[in-house]
Amino acid sequence: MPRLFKKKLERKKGLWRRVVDLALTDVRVAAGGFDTKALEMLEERLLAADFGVPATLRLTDRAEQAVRRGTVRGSAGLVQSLKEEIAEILAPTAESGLNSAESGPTVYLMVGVNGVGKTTSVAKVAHHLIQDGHTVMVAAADTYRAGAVAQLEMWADRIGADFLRGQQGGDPAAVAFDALEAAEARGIDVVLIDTAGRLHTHRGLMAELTKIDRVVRRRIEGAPHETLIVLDATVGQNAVRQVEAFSKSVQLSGIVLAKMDSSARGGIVVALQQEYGIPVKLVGTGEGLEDLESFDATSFIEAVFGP
Ligand SMILES: Nc1nc2c(ncn2[C@@H]2O[C@H](COP(=O)(O)OP(=O)(O)O)[C@@H](O)[C@H]2O)c(=O)[nH]1
Ligand SMILES: [Mg+2]
Repeated sequence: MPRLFKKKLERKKGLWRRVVDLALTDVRVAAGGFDTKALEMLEERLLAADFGVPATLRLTDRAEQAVRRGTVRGSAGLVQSLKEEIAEILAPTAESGLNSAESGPTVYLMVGVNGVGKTTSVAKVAHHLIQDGHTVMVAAADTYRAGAVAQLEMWADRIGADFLRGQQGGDPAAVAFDALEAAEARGIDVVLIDTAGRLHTHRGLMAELTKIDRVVRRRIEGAPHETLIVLDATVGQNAVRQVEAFSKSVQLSGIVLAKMDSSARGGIVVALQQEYGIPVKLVGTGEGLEDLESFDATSFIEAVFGP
């Protein structure tokens, strides 16, 4: 399948660096004489950096075994063991880019709770695709809040994307359907569907999301080519629970981790992959159109632990 977004976007060099401050400063020091206390400290630091319990236990177990076998000596060895294990966890994230259609419009569905950065991320992704020479339509499948529709329309105007809205109070699934019809008729390459923010605990809204997904599947074979959940990197383990809840309604293919510029807890990337097997594909690094990066495991690990 052809892929979009293959060209790596990278802008903020220091993005992941603060993970180290939280996670590993003490560990580096402690690793000289690695003992139970140092192990506890490592565990604490990884949890504080949002690695989550399963990944943290996996990493500390591995470190402990390596120390016991005598294959790790000093902090450099410990860091090496962590790097290898994290690389293993993140291995499935290695394929860069987003799936796209062989022919006809490519469809991306963007989901997530309110305020996480969905609409902004839709605009950023659309902007980059347009810069790459694709034609893009953004559809506001949010028929509840007029403000949300206006916000997306403003972005669409700015970046030169086609824009489609539904009737106020209408059926969001109908908006998705109309968008696909219009995109086919106009020969648009990529359709981005921005959905209304919903609390993952709200059953009616989650059912509505399933309906949007079903309509898209029926209308275009192979669509949606990506269902991306947008997460706010600053909310920590709560983001992990959002993935769990949305997974029950739609088949998530990837994560857009927004607001990473405001978070020091990049371990969330490892937690999400370890616990749900869903890769972080894009990272939001600010409020502007250019503030988007492709996620790359090798750069992440190097930024966290040094080369
Ligand atoms: N610092 C920062 N702010 C962001 C980022 N993405 C979105 N925002 C801000 O988060 C707020 C909510 O974004 P919005 O796209 O409206 O969220 P939505 O409700 O999920 O659609 C806005 O003020 C955005 O400017 C990001 O990557 N970094
Ligand atoms: Mg929105």
